[in-house]
Amino acid sequence: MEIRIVTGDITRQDTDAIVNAANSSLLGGGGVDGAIHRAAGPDLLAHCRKLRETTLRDGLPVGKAVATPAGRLPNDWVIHTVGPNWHQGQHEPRLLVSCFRESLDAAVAVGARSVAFPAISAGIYGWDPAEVARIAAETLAAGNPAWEESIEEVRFVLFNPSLTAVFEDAFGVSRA
Ligand code: AR6
Repeated sequence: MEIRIVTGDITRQDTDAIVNAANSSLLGGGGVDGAIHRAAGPDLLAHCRKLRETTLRDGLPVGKAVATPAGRLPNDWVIHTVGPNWHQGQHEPRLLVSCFRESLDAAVAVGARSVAFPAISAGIYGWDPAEVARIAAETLAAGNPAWEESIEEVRFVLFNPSLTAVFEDAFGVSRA
């Protein structure tokens, strides 16, 4: 499983799946969630509404993940996960660990061989990006045989170069 850290827009990645830093409603929002819904078009929202009418009537809990088809995006799947909201007192690292683990498990379940992640909770939800990066690195280092077997690439897509540098530091990537 190769780990890549890049600066860019997550709606323009050629991975089989992209992860959305959603909220429990699954019905859209600002930040990367808004960008993904705009780029994906109404089909993505329709898939999310369907989940809310069936298996997720109370919404998606913090730390959980669920996959839907990706509408007009160049990917096959969007994996929606709900990060902890620092501003609401959700400060436990295990909640963020769970987001990364559940998202990778969801990728395995749908057969996605490459997955792109944003910096979950590091925007509107107010977590320190360095803490998010550290937890991402630790969770991937702890590993899982199912991820190793079916996922070829995990790509972290950071919205600006300074955030990319934070992730590179956490993953021990040396910069030229
Ligand atoms: N590509 C990659 N990263 C992006 C993009 C993009 N197109 N757009 C923003 N980011 P946030 P959260 C970065 O706020 O903190 C929404 O309203 C952004 O710079 O999107 O988990 C949801 O509906 C930051 O580094 O997610 C929830 O209510 C990172 O993505 C809430 O925000 C995450 O920032 C979730 O907040």
